[in-house]
Amino acid sequence: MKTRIFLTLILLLLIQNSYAQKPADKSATGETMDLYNRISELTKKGIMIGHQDALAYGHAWKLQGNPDIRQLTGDYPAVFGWELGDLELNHQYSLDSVAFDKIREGIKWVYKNKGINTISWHCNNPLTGGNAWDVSSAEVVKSILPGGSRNAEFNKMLDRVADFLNSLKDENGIGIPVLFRPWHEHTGSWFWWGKKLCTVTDYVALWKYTIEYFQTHGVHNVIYIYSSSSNIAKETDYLERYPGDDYIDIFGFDIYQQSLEGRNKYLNEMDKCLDIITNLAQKRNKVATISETGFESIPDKKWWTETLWPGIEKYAVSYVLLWRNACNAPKHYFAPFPGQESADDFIELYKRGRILFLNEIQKE
Ligand code: BMA
Repeated sequence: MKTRIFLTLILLLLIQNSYAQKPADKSATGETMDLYNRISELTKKGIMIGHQDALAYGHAWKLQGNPDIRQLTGDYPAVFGWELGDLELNHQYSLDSVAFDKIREGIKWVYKNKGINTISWHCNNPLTGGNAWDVSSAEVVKSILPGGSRNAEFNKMLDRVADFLNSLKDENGIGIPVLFRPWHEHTGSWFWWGKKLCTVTDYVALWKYTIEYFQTHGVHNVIYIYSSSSNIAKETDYLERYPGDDYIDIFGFDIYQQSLEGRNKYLNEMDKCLDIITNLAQKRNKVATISETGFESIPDKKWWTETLWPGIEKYAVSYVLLWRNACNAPKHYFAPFPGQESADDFIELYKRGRILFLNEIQKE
């Protein structure tokens, strides 16, 4: 009996060590390790396209609609973004008016269909009661850490997110692995966790506290993304507030083109950021991503093949996530739809070999 247990343990250790890529969470589930390895393998094949809230709504529809990208290409994106903001307040709908039950269902559908789920979180301000963009106090992060006046309140918020992550199960009751990207764009100062709103020590402590809290609450189905804004010039800028390799799996950044004249700025920043994060990913055996991008309303009919693609194609970047197509703000969209001026060019991009949509990654 003892020998059998011993041999099983050895076998488990061997399986564990056969993964080239290991998530930061030492207790990550097998499915989570598989996801991390799959992303890493897919990065060798090409760059996946993602779209925020792709299944929840689009430019001219909400629920039960045909995703905007699919209306153009007949295919789904490979990566599906979701947003948890307001879940921490125990609301039933996200700040973008999507029911959390629908998000859970969507995540299940994506997993079943071999797509990849990534979750962002615009967490409300636990000190002031304002939203994520309430930067009226520079005491928020300190106040929610242990010893702070809002620590108990913040724990309640984390409980709700942990419960949600733990509730993601496939048909066989197995935990669905997801990418998770809290405390993003922290090199800017527009969220309460931003650069001018907390010290380096407190920001790093916030990350560690969040992840350790999740882990002690049984969350082991998460791949963590560290995602700065595009205002970084060198590796040390990027790593200034980095919580460490034991906490982070994916290096990302968010970047937007702001105007037609801003094309060069966008491409220069893209190049600089991709150079930094793809080098880091290679050195530290991790993965790189463009965690948010786009050009609002896409007023450039060749944007996909003449700006985005040339800007990213030479890099080993796993996916590029286009931001959302709001259904209630007609100009707030980042992916095209039939009739949109860059639609034909997006179809051109779709035909390129190294850009991966769902059909392609389902084969892997
Ligand atoms: C922002 C905008 C907002 C949205 C928020 C969270 O970039 O798209 O309209 O509420 O993201 O998804």
